Order: sequence, then C-alpha cells, then structure tokens
Amino acid sequence: MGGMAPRTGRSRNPLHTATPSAPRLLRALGPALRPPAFTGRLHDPRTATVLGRWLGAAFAVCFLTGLISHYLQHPPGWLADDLPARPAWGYRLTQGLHVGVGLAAIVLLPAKLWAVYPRLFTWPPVRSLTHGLERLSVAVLVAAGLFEVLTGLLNVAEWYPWPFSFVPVHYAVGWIAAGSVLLHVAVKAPGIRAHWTRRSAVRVLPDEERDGPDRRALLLGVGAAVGAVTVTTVGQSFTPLAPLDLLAPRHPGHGPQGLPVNRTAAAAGVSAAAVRDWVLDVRGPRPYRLSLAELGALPQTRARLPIACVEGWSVAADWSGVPIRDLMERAGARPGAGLRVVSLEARGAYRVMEMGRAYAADPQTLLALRLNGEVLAPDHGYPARIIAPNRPGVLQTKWVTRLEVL
Ligand SMILES: Nc1nc2c(c(=O)[nH]1)N[C@H]1C(S)=C(S)[C@@H](COP(=O)(O)O)O[C@H]1N2
Ligand SMILES: [Mo]
Repeated sequence: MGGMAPRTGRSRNPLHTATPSAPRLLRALGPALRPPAFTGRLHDPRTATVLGRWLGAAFAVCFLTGLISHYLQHPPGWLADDLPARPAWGYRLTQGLHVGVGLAAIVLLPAKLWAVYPRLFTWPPVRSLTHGLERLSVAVLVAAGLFEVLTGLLNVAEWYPWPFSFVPVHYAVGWIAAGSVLLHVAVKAPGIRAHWTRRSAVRVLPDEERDGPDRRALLLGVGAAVGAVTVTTVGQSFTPLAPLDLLAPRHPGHGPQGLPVNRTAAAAGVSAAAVRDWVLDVRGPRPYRLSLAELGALPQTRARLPIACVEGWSVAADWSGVPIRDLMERAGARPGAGLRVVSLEARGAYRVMEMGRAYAADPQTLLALRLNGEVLAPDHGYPARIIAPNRPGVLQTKWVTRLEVL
C-alpha cells in the first residue's frame, strides 16, 4: 500500500479524523482500556491469605519491637525512671528481631503484592463508597509498608538519601502501617476465616480449592528466599551464625578489639590532645573531679554486656570500670536519682544522654575503662564510656567527660 490510506471511505483510525467525537474515541480505545484477564491460580485469595498471614506476623513483630526500641530511646518523662535494666540481653533480642524480621519482609512484601496485583485492574475501579474506602486503605497500607521496609533497609546500611530525620518518620509511619493492617484484616476477616476453616474441614475439597503443586512451589520458594536472607544476615546479631553473614552490613567481629564501630573518634572530632588533659567532672550535691589514674584506682567491676546497635548488629564483650552508682553516691546523689552524661564530642546527636533511675542504680551500669581486657581503643570511647544492660547502642555514650546527677 506504500503507506497510502485508501481514499474511499473514512479512515478507521479515529485519531486520523480531524475532530473525533468522544464516544467514538472511547469505542476505538475500548480494547486497550479493558482490564487484562488473569487466570493464574497463584493470584487467588488463598495465596494472598497465606502470604498475608506471614507478612502480617512480620509486621506485628516489627511494630512491637519498634515500640520497645522507641520507648527505650525516647521515654516519656513518666516512664524514664522505670525502664527496666534487665534482662541485660533484652534490647539485643528485640532489636535483632526488629531488623531480622524487617529484612525478611523485604521478601514477603513483594511476594504478597505480586499475588494480589491483578486487583489493581478491578473493573469498575470503585463500586461503592465502602469499596472506595477499602481500596484507599489498601493504598495507604501498601505505601506505608513499602516505606517502612525501604527506609529501614537504608538505615541499616547507614544511607540517608532523604531530607527528613529517619527516627521520627519511621516511627510515625509505623503507626500508620499498623493501623491500616488492622483495618485490612478486619475488612478481609470473612476471607481469612474461610481460609482457616477450609483448612481444618474434613470434607473433600473441590479441585480448585486444593493446594496444587504450583502454589506449594511458590510458597516454598518464598520461604526459601526468606530463609536465605535470614541466614546470610542474622549473624550480625546472632553471633554463632556470624561466619554466614555474607549480606549483613556489619560483621560482629570486625573492628578494633573485636567490636564494630559506628562513629570513630576522628569522625566525632575527639582528638588525642583533647584526651590528654582529660578529667572526669562529676556534678551533684558534692561535686568532684577525678583523673584517669584516680578513676582506675577505684574498685573496678567486670560485666559481660552486649553493645546492641539500633541498626541491628550486636556483640557481647567483657567490660570493666567503675559502677555509675558508686560515682553518683560519691557525689552525694539521693537514692533514685537520674543521671545526665556528656561526651567530649563537640557536636552530634549522641553527645548528651540521660539515664533513668533503674539504669543508674544497676550494679552492671559502668563507666567502662577497659574492653576485653584492654584499655579502650579511641574508637570505643577512650578514656571512658558508658556501658549499661538492656540499652540501645546509641545511648552507650563514648568519650564521657562529665556526669551530672539529676
Ligand atoms: N559520644 C558518642 N557516643 C556514642 C556514639 C556517638 O556517635 N557519639 N554512637 C553510639 C552508637 S550508635 C553505638 S551503636 C555505640 C557503638 O559503640 P562502639 O563503637 O564502641 O561499638 O556507641 C554509641 N556511643
Ligand atoms: Mo548504634
């Protein structure tokens, strides 16, 4: 035809007509607008329910452990004094779970979204007000879930390619995610119930309701992927598996004195000169100052305690130093007093830290001078740092220069 349109009659393509009328346009585009048809059984509600159950459990663990982490780091005033300093490994466990289960959700969330994405093409898109609201709640759930998983992952990698502060935003969106999960489970309750009862029913299932090899293969694949992610990362906090932590951002043994470092002395601007004239300044009813030699001459306590970073890595180590409560007593602190700790570091979010009564009174809360039998390395807080049981790593202040009894 050499590109020539037939001259007889009008072009069939509505875009070729000078002024296409709206109905004609719609009719012509109709086939393109019609939603695609999905026939695969893996996109059915049963697959969605099984994956949703796993993902829901993961979200629940992340939300609860996230709350624990938040309240340990930013306790409201009425709670600050009663935060428990025991069990010593508590935060190590809850934050290890938070990050470990969050990493597993990186597999589960896309799997679940893949199972349900044909629903995007539901026609008509909105059937009623309730249907519209339900779809809106799912959109919020998907957005909040993806946001939490993604920002959590990048935080673990210490990469912050966004203009907002990670902690408050990750926390706030956690509530949005939790709320929309509850709403979603409530809306889907009939389907979820049907799924459970079908499972336990004795009656013979019609063919299309039975788990076929395809669904089993999909679920096995997702399970294997979760297992692989877990086994190659969990070693950053569960040290027996440390040799396998190929994908973990931190290896628990890598760092001076066998302990990772998040912020080095150089990065914190703590120079050798600043450390040379170091004295510990203790403020309270009976203020006093101690040189490093004087501090080392006081009775020392040893404790095996973990550093458990909010980013997920954790390692136990042998610490020794002077119990904080001895130093506070010497300053004339009343029993039950709290403490403010100030670092030599010039600026930084962790320069000043406060600890409530339970931490200050715990015999294992130390102003540590030694780590694994050696004088602290500069990157671990030389000359002195805080180490306390059941406490987020960010609050284990390094390069301590001043204690203020509250
Ligand atoms: N002064 C000060 N102390 C600090 C930090 C800091 O940036 N400044 N980082 C904290 C964080 S986030 C962690 S996880 C621990 C890590 O201690 P480490 O470097 O000895 O392993 O130190 C904490 N103490
Ligand atoms: Mo940390």
